[in-house]
Amino acid sequence: MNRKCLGCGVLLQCEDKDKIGYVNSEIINNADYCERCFRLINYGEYKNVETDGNEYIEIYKNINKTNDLVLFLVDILNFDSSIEMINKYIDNKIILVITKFDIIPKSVKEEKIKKYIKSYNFKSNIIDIVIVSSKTNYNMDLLYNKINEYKTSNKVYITGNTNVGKSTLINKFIKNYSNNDIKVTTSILPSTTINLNEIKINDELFLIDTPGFLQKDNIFNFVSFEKLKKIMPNREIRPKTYQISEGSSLIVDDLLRIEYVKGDKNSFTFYISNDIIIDRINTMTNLRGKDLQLQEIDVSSYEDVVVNGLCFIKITKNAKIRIYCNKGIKVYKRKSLI
Ligand SMILES: Nc1nc2c(ncn2[C@@H]2O[C@H](COP(=O)(O)OP(=O)(O)OP(=O)(O)O)[C@@H](O)[C@H]2O)c(=O)[nH]1
Ligand SMILES: [Mg+2]
Repeated sequence: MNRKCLGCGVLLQCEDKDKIGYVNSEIINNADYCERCFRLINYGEYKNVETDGNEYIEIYKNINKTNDLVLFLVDILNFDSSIEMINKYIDNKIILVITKFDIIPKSVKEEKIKKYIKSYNFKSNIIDIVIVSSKTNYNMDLLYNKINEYKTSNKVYITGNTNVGKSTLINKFIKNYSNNDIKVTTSILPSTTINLNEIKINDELFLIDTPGFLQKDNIFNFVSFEKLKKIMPNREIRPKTYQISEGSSLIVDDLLRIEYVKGDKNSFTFYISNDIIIDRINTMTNLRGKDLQLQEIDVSSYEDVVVNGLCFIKITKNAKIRIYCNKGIKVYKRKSLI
């Protein structure tokens, strides 16, 4: 028997309850979903999947052998390192899709983000950029039309890092443009999709869902399920601005601590989930701990500081800051987005 789970693409099996693809032997001949997807979809229960996060390398190699169109999805809050992936792994023609536009403040215009992204050093295989929101259906028709314009066969691969919204986009396409009523599995946790999963939209279009690349330096890997729910913005971000002076600190939940070491009176604006609480204190401390990383950064007035998977911070004037967070999370500077 070679049936696949409609939700995550894994082969169904009834031999080992602890392995992926398990379903009870009594229902295996009729089951559409593995037990893990069934429980995730119906009860919101998540079962962690052991993955080394490298499945995508083989998958990308195989995609490269085809001439098919690829959609590469990047999360609007976290696109810098995603874009490096394209240059490294994909040779096919690509539509770059920026997801979750609904979480960015409405004052930030689409054109501004596109212009910013175009300033990266791309390979020339990116033939178009589309900014979408699967949640609000924003630009779905535009994307659908572009796919039909650029596709080279009836297969289109949906790729990108884990959690960028690949499966959610496919569900939106099923709803908008197909007669199917199936759903692929989505969740706020990484590595939800675990194998290639081909979904028929119509006779001319099959979308192939893929497991995402797991970023090891993303904050997702360091927090509990409950905390992750708070970190992932699910509605429009209201930026939080703090006026602070040298010698004060901002404490971001139990996730991050920023100390303002040197500079004029300054304003720090956080683009972060509305559910994360930030406190201001008038002192600095010298924290130590084996799981803690400390980074001292000189930020210019035209740069953001990004904490991978959590937020970006715009600082109005030049500043020397110290950032404490869990060891392993990537913290870096980039040209200001907003
Ligand atoms: N606000 C918002 N959230 C979204 C959008 N699209 C996806 N999400 C959320 O992002 C999370 C991840 O979505 P998935 O579709 O499972 O992501 P994926 O890329 O398929 O992830 P893997 O299968 O793990 O590689 C879920 O919590 C979704 O609800 C969107 O347009 N807006
Ligand atoms: Mg998925």
